[in-house]
Amino acid sequence: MKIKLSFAVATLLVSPVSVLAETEMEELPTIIVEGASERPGAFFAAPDSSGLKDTASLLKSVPGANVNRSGPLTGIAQYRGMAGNRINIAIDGVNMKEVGPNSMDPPLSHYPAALTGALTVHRGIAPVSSGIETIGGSMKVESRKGEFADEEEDFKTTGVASMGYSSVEDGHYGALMGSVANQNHKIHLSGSQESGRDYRYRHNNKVSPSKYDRNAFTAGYGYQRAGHEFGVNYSNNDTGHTGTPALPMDIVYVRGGLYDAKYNWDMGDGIKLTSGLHYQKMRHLMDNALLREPANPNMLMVNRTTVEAGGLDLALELPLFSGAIKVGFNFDQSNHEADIDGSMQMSTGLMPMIVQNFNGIERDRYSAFGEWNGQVAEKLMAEFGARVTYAETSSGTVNSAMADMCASMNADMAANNMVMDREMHEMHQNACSQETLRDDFNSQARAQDDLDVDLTAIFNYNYDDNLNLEMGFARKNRMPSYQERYLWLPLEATAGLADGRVYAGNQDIAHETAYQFELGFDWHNEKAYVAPRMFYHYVDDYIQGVPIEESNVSAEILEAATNVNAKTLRFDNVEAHLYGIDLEAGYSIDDFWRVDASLSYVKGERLDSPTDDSDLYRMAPLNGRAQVSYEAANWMSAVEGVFYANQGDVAGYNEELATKGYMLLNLRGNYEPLEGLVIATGLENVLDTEHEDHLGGYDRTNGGTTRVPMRGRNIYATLSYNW
Ligand SMILES: [Cu+2]
Repeated sequence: MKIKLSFAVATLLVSPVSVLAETEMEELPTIIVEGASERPGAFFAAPDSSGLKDTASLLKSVPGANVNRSGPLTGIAQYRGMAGNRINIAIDGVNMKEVGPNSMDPPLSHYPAALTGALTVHRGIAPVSSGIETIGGSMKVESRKGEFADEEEDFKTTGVASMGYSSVEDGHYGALMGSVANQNHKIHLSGSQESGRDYRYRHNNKVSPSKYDRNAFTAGYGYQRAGHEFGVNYSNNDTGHTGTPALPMDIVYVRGGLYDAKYNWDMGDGIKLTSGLHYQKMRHLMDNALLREPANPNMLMVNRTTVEAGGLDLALELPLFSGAIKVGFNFDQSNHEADIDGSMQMSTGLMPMIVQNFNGIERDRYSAFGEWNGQVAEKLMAEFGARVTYAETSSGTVNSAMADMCASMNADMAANNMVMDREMHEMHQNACSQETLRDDFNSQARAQDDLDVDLTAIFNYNYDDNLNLEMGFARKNRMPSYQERYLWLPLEATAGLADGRVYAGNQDIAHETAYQFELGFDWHNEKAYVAPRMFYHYVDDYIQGVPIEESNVSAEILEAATNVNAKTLRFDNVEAHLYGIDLEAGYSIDDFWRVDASLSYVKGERLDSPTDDSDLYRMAPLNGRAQVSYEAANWMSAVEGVFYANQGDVAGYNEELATKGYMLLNLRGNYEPLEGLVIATGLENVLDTEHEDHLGGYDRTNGGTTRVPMRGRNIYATLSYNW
């Protein structure tokens, strides 16, 4: 049973959550997909223990979910065509903020996979209780923290030690987690180290830079007594030199940590209080020359960024009518800074490239919600939720060295009656465009507020023991990100869009409003299951790039303001819809053999496109996977086939490149010679074929004209011991 869940698509619909939680969660990183059979229903499998650096990689086996990947440790969650900050991700209950304005450290990268206890994905419409902004869905990660002793024991120690090797990038990892507890007190400690070189693909070619290096540790204390539970935790991430080939710079470091404290009180009779407090502080340095040849050898740039954030959460759950109501309050605040330092080699000397990329950014969210779950009629369960969020964002004034030079260049020219050569002329235009943008930005309010309203109504009809029908409606808001609002100088700091374009922010954009509809069923008997879901989301004021001609700022000024040789776009509101279907199905052939499969499809379109090129950017291609597995007493093995279709539905506004479809064959095996000791091995991309991940971005080290190739054949082996 233990081994089986470590990678098979499990017996899901028939297994209630609690059973899985008891037997598995402390042992292996587990994916739980909630809302599958009944709310809350859960199921599911776990990782291929292989090249699993990033918890985000687990998403590839969740129907409807995928990963926008900028680098080996930079996996941005995508769900049904929405990605990044459109998805709420809770890390140990905390909505962590990214320190990188280009999402080099997306929230799922905070815990390495080896220290992750469980990744939970809400299938379909996310409950309002799961987070403040959940327009594109909701996911949560729980780190491993050990367990309190049971009533009959004085002491309990739990832990895991694991290590692994993968050939494709010569990658190694090691992780250790241990806890010591009695019935009331518990302490836990963990640490991990992982590193690898540039990965290879067909014929020994390399994707460079795709090396990685990360250390992480966590420490915590827990206390429980008579329904009260208290815990404090600290988790630290130290990512060193790590490539992000789909972005114009690489990670020099991401350092910092998250402090959180929780207090929960179970008062009995179904009344529960939960509360939390957190503080996060991180710093980050990225650069364009340490791990790669800079695109323009005369231009060297680093960007130094920080985030400081904190917040509190409070919720009370109590029985109401034939169900339970949960009411709560959330507050959080984040502060962002990003300073570019660099230089441009000119024939006349070095020009300083010093830019306040983001200065004094603050974002505060105050949010209250109520959510009722219960039975409304015979066999009919319902969830009704409402959340209201008031948010304020603001930016300080900005400046750049170039903007400061415009006036003196003008004066120089007037005084000396100077004639400029072409290079000088471009520089002058550059400086004076930056001055215009700076003055324009600084003269604006630089402070906005939003009032977001989220509403959900989800119905689950239990037709009989084998069949459940689900229908859901929702209205969700997302406020613009600070990048979308305050990117005053057109640059590529776009929260990981990785489309090779530079963007201008826009303080006038409105928040997105999505109207969501969902319909599906889960059917299962003792041997088989099938659970398809279809969805339709209409998004009013969907935020994406538009050509600068559509903007109210002079196109020439925006174009001339940067030395970056890339097309400039501006963030704006458009109308869009996204629809699709995802499904999973499986069949147990006998006690040993089973087959499982999943399929995901999404289509996104702009509805008010001025051209007939209306596809939205970076939509996962039609994809599926199928797995045949054989399970014996203490070992199992599986053959997995992964299929991705061509993606020709590509965005026109940023000239997204189409990708070809592909198939992958993976073989995996697990062996448990002793209780708790698991040896796993596998061969991925058996045929060593070359292909491109549509969500993997362009290779920016060769001008961004081709896509980043995926990993070639990989042999991995892992050894883990749980006690
Ligand atoms: Cu960065």
